[in-house]
Amino acid sequence: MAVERTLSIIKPDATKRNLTGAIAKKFEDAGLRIVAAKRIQLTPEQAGKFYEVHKDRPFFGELRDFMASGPVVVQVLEGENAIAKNREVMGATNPKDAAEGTIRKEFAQSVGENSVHGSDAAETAKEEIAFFFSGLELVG
Ligand code: DAT
Ligand code: MG
Repeated sequence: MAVERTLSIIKPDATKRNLTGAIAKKFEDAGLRIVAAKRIQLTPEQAGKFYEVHKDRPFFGELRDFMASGPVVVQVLEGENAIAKNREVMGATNPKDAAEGTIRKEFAQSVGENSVHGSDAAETAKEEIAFFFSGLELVG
């Protein structure tokens, strides 16, 4: 296993409910280190660009507008096997399918408003980190 970095987003449903700290604690308790973090407000255009891979899915408009509906906290998480570990801590996309103790099981409101995003592979992690952060902002 190698030390990896992955991109996490705490979504507007979670920032609105004041869950930023509770979610960050889940990452840290799992052994992930937060090596960059910022709270930002995305425009619908920026949110659509980030989720461009889903542009032909029926839920794309809803997803884009939701991601721009309030502040998000974007973070870079670092650790052994960080990409898979983060996905494990997040739980399944639909909270109804998420395992006990996962972020989505505890906090997500629906399949759309599901509290967190996490990169799904090494290549997307690299692209998604670069979407939000410059090298200078990553402090291991
Ligand atoms: P994940 O966020 O677990 O990687 P994904 O990449 O398949 O899931 O989808 C990206 C986001 O799109 C997901 O977090 C919430 C939204 N989404 C996915 N499937 C959906 C659906 N059936 N209805 C509404 N929103 C959906
Ligand atoms: Mg995904």
